[in-house]
Amino acid sequence: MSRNRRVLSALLAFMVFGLVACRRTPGPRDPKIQVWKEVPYKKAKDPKLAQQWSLKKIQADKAWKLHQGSSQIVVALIGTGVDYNHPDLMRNIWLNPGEADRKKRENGKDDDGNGYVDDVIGWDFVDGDNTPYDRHGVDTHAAGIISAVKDNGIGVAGIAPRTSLMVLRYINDRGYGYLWDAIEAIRYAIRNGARIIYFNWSYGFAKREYAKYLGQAFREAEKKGILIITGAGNQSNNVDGKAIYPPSFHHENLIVVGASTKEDRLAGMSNFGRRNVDIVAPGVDVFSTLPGGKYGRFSGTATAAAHVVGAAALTLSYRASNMPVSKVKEFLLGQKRVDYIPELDAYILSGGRLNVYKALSQ
Ligand SMILES: [Ca+2]
Ligand SMILES: [Ca+2]
Ligand SMILES: [Ca+2]
Repeated sequence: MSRNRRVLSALLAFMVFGLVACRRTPGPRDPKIQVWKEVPYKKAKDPKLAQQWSLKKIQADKAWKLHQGSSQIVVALIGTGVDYNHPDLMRNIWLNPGEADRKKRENGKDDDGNGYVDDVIGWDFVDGDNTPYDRHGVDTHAAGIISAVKDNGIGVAGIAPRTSLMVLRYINDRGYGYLWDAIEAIRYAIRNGARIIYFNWSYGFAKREYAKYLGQAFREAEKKGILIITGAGNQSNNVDGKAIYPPSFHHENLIVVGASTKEDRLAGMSNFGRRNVDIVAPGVDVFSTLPGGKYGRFSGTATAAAHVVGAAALTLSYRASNMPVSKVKEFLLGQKRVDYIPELDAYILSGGRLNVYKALSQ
């Protein structure tokens, strides 16, 4: 790239960042965080478990006989925010140890000195406050797939149902987010103890000129051994041919996930690519939690990626939480671990669909 073009792209990036500052307008008031409240809890089966076909498909029921996860594993959801008061999620929302204490959580001070005031459960980079509530839906849905509370007598169960969920919002209710906010969210996750990043992105900023900046943040996570899992995108494209980011990055710590159907076919909307898309997971009509304490179905590669996040969290806490990312990838993507689907071989690197039981047992 010539010097002029470098200057130009730096300027462009600056303008985008600048826009962020101007565009911040107070949104609707988000609900007060209730995570620390005593939640009545009775041990009983999850009544909607039978509707979670996708968990059965990846043999989560068999995996749970071996292990059900640990709150020590922190997953950062970087995307649309989460309904942190959802009765089937709230017990698993991450609590920042430096801010969650009763005396510290609403005192208007940055008690842990991490640069964010009263960041009890994460941060809202869209509104610039501590209530990253979900007005879109996709990350609340993903949160349930990863870590909805199991055996609490309500709703559904997550794949790794004791995992802690850190909530970082940079995508607004219309599905748009700014690159700079995404980068800040990644840095927050790195500095505040996330082991896995579930990264949601919108098509708009996935262009080459922005990729460099996002790539730098991914590299910082890579250096710390933090896994990043993301959807391949929903444009039905071959991402080997037409590069988009993050799917076309080649960081060692990145897993890119395509969506599969109930019948184990590649979903029509799913991007693919033998070099860039690692694995498929269920991503059509998947049943999980939705904002407002509700439940419902979602489709897309972000939904598929949430299954791999749950499987990664369960694998880490079952086998060894400090194992290198290359090892985690081997357990999730290895030939013996995926359910091999011959017709996927030309489209997906591992040639298969996620199986969490095999990730734990093989
Ligand atoms: Ca703080
Ligand atoms: Ca505080
Ligand atoms: Ca439940």
